[in-house]
Amino acid sequence: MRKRVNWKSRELYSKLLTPNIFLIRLDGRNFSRVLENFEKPYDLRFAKIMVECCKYIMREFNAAFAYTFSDEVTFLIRDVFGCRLEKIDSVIASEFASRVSLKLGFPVGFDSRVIFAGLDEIWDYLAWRQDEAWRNHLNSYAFYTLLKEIGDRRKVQKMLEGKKSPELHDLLFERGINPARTPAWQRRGILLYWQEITLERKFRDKTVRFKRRRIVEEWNPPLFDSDEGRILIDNIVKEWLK
Ligand SMILES: Nc1nc2c(ncn2[C@@H]2O[C@H](COP(=O)(O)OP(=O)(O)OP(=O)(O)O)[C@@H](O)[C@H]2O)c(=O)[nH]1
Ligand SMILES: [Mg+2]
Repeated sequence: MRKRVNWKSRELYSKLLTPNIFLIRLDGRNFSRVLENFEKPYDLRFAKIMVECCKYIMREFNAAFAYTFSDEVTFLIRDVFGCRLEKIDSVIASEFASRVSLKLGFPVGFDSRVIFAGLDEIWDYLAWRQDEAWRNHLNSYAFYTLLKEIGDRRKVQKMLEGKKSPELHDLLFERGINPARTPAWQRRGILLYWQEITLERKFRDKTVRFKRRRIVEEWNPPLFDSDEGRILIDNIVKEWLK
């Protein structure tokens, strides 16, 4: 018999490990094409689909929270799949993508990456993504507003090249759009997190109290780079670690 390669030993990346607690960000592949026929720049139906699929992942992997905008979402997760990076990236992205596909009614894909963050840095990471949500929001409103006016995608792209946030803000304002007044979820993203609630039930003549966890949908989250935002995130993480 000829000598065979030990293929198991060639799974070179299977031993890469994540920290016990990590952030993981998923992003839709080619969603500018995938969502071609959806409302532009934002489609509430699509945002609701993202939220429902985030809830599935939060329940399945006990994620502390999900923060989503556009076609991306970040979860905070701990202790899954023996911290094996390849397993985590592939399973979570495929579970999420399959749920989104079922809800959309056609197949889509998501990539994923694991990000290391200390527990006291989580708000800082989220503030970074929230800045991106705001930039995205200005860019996409500016793009579709000019497209309606000019009708030529290339020309619009050229016009917007290198424009900074204040310029985009002014461009929209001059056209009757106040970017500070669009729906909050489009500007700030959507935050989902666990909350413990106490329920009361009357049992014969006794009142019985019991605790339940439910997912809160925050479609108007605070700025994560504010006292309110930092306190909210710290509390969510503390509750989850209990
Ligand atoms: N019509 C519509 N498009 C959206 C909506 N949310 C996100 N998108 C699209 O999704 C894109 C997400 O941006 P990217 O992730 O950078 O682009 P992508 O096409 O997914 O490319 P890759 O992620 O690199 O594969 C946006 O540019 C929009 O075109 C929405 O609510 N409506
Ligand atoms: Mg994408």
